[in-house]
Amino acid sequence: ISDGSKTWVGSDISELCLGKGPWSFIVTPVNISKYHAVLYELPVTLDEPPKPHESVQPKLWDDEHVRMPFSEKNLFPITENGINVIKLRWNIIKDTFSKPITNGDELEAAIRSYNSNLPKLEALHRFLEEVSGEEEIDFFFTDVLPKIVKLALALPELVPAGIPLLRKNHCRSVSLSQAQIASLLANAFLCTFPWRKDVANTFPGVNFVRLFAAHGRPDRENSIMEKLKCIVHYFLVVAAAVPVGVVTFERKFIPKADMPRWDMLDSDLGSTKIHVDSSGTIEDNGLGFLQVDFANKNVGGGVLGYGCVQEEIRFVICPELLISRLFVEQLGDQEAVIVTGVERYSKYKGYGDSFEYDGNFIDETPHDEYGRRRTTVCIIDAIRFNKPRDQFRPSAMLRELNKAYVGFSSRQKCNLAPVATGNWGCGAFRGSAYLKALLQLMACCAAGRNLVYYSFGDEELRRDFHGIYQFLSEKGVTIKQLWRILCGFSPSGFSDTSLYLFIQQTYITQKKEPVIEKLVENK
Ligand code: AR6
Repeated sequence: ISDGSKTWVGSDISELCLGKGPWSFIVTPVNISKYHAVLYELPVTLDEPPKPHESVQPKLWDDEHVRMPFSEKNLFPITENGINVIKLRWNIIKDTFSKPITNGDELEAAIRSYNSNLPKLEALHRFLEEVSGEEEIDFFFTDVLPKIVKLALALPELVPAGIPLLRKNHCRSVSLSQAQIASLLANAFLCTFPWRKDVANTFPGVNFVRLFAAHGRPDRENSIMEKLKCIVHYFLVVAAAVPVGVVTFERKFIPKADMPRWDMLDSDLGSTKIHVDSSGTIEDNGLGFLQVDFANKNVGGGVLGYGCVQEEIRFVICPELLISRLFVEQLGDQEAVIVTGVERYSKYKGYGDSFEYDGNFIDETPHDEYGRRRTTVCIIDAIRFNKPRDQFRPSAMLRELNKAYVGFSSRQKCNLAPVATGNWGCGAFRGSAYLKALLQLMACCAAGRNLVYYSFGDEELRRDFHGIYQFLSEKGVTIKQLWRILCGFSPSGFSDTSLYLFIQQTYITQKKEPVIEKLVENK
């Protein structure tokens, strides 16, 4: 809406920030423990990149850690002068990149020299040969690629201790410096992480092979090129001036027994303040808030493939998020990942097939006392619904409520940032925004956070969601009352507005229920 008219309803953003601005909310601390691996030396000064943490017992090649490309256990068979020999893969990588690489064929041959069974890297060629102009290609091979190689080869010095895997059903955190992440991502770009059978099915994987090899979907080719532009831009920026901050990746798991009993929660939904805006995006406007990533259980979803919707776009404009794919195992139903401190490097325009890299983004987000940008991303994956009616099954609603609650809840109890979210699970995953908005409101209320909702241009949703919220607040409806009403909704002939009408009618006809309950109790 460009005529300057107001695009939002509900509470003013400054009211949600308690008049103190967006940078005043509490952050989770960085405390080294057996549950939190901090891979750099404390304290972080922000004058220069923090020193890497060394370890007397580096963990470079076991089941519970990332297998590092430079481990001496990383061996690769090659044929030299007709004889089969086993070599240290890191030595092959160093050798390969000690010679200048001047074109796409040489780059592909280099990547092949330490990888077996690679598909042809069609998209990489297209990027280097068709999409870029002559000057840009020259710049890539003389400037960008040598910088990526340098960053990659610095890995043994930058991450000498190894990285623990964040496994399913365990609460664990890893903090890395942005410099360490840059080196890890440079390795991902050069596809140096060894393939491992034991985790191949349950970890998303970070080597860029799939993106480089993407081929055969002309409708998606453009967005792949644009994603590559974002990534290359990231490397240029971090190579020119290594960022000095740090990033925390926290895996959260709540066992079923510790989840809220939604049918028993007495909190008034009206105690949660909401701000609903039909314009703006989570990443542009949700500064300082808990920003929801509409995720896939494999974090990053199709970012290294054909995907180009909310999650994938977020991952390429903030590429530090990508490194989570190296050590975050597929998410279970009661799990979420919170990432604190990522920086944004690219502007973009368009969405999906029309997505375009739109130049450098200067991120002015301040740092917290631990050296992280005050940007927090809440990675939660919704269920994909093939049949719309399935989402109203109590088991499905319960799963989504619990998932949102894991993402939104915090051990700290006051001064929590509002959740900045929107149509979670309602694009590629085909859920109803009318239902998801309510479930997210309930999860916010249970977690003690306010809600900022970007409806992505949908003015009807903005009006209707705010309308039902006003109804719920005025009547003092509690979480448990709404939960019970939702469980009684019959989705046959479902339309978005019929859900909200049903809630209002059911509440009004049942409003004597508390009295009846009291009578029963007193008997
Ligand atoms: N800010 C606010 N709202 C947005 C934004 C944004 N930046 N971008 C999109 N929307 P979708 P899902 C709105 O389809 O359904 C990925 O592949 C817009 O209305 O990305 O949860 C993941 O990896 C859009 O239609 O999320 C998963 O595999 C809606 O949010 C899968 O998609 C939903 O965005 C998740 O699909």
